[in-house]
Amino acid sequence: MNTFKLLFAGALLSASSVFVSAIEKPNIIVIYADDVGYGDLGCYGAEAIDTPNLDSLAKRGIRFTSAYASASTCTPSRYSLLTGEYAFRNKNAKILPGNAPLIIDPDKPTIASVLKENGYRTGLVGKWHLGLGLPTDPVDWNQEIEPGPKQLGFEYSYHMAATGDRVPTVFIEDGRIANLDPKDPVSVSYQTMVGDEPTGISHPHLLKSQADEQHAKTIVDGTSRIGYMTGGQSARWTDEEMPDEFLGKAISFIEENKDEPFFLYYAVHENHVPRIPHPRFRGSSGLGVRGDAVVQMDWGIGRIMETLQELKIAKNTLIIFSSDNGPVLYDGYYDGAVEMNGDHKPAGPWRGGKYSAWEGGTRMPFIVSWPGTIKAGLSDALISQVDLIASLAAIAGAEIPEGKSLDSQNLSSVLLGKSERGRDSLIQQGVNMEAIRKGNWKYVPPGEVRNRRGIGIFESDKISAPGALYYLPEDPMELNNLAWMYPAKVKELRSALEKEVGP
Ligand code: NG6
Ligand code: CA
Repeated sequence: MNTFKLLFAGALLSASSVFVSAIEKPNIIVIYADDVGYGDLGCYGAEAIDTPNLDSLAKRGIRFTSAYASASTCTPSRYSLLTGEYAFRNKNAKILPGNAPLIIDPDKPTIASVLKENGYRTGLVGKWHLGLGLPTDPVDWNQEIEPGPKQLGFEYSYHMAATGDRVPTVFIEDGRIANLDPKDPVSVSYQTMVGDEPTGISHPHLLKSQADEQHAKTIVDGTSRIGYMTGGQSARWTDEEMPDEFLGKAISFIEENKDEPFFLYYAVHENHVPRIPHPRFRGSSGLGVRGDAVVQMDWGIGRIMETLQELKIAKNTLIIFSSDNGPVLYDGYYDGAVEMNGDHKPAGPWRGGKYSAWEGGTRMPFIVSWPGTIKAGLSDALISQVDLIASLAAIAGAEIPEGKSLDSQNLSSVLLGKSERGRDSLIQQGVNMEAIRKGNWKYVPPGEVRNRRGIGIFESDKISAPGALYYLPEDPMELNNLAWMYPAKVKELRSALEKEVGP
């Protein structure tokens, strides 16, 4: 059992607004979903997708209704979550190719490094998508791959390089491609063809589902990807086995570290394209593969919860579940998600989804559970994933180095259900613009809000000067622009936004 005690109540007080004289350091599991929208879970109103495990997590914990990813795509959201810095401050924090260099400077604290310094065992399982290696020196996939998760504080890691739809389609364990045969080296390129393997363009008849041109490069396991690769046959993943593979590694990490305080960043990938659920989940939702993938994710989370019970550490484990960006139906593969969606509202009541600065892009499901410590409830407090590092550090009694993670606010008392007072405001980063929410108001500056719609279409909602102002409690769909009526509010929000992102 965890026996570390925080004896220095004074140190804790300075790091946290929660007064506890001596508490045990909880294990911390952040389960980070991929492209799962606000409306995709039963506890957030989904009817066509059964998520009994997340529903029960929400029932015993706190379900947040105003929690946000910092951005509406993966890389910037993950950057912010791990570092406590808004991603718009780093121009490299954009959706990355699978061979991009690491975009987090190892001098920056991450949740993993801060907790590790404080006696935690730290692990990453699942999606990475923050780059690997140095900008000056392209990664040699057949050697130790660094810098990467290890240099950012993860003592154990088992992850993909980028996304399921990007090469290389291999798992990397502790800095090395797992199951790689040195006689069959991996080589990757996003510019030119490497090797002579079939592509989606040359061999479309080999594909499980057709894809757009961007996703029509090297075919691995019957699915064409973004980018070319060759080699590494013995190391390549099978899409439908991937969730079980990650789940197994996550469970092993928990089992091996059950006697320590541990931090596990479990970045599940089920709902991102290509959506290829295990056959035992096919048809489990009635919404086709997209819904089935969410059901599979929920099932895996149930197994994690069961493992904690079996190991008798559930009461000492804080679980946070959220998602990296809003939902998308069609995202490059013709997998039937659009046609089978029916009446389901993947973004719940909000407008837009993945890629967009509308609420649906960043307003996320967010559930916190710590049985015995957190009372069950519902919270409307405004919170961003960028706040996790400061909040978790406070809960664990850890210190963030002076002058670092400056966008992260310590909202530990909000996470623990002791306060409803969240942030005053937060920035929502879309693909080509940032918006701001302040109190109940949302301001979208002049420009174009990008958004996926239907199959193959990107729409741009044009916002003209002086920008658009919405009152969210009465207008969740952001349809009623009140800028003309409240010029002072526009000015206030605009200057708050410009203070952070520039004019
Ligand atoms: C986009 C891809 C999309 C997805 C996304 C990353 C195209 C046309 N679309 O560029 O399929 O891979 O990147 O998703 O290439 S994320 O959740 O990791 O941000
Ligand atoms: Ca994502």
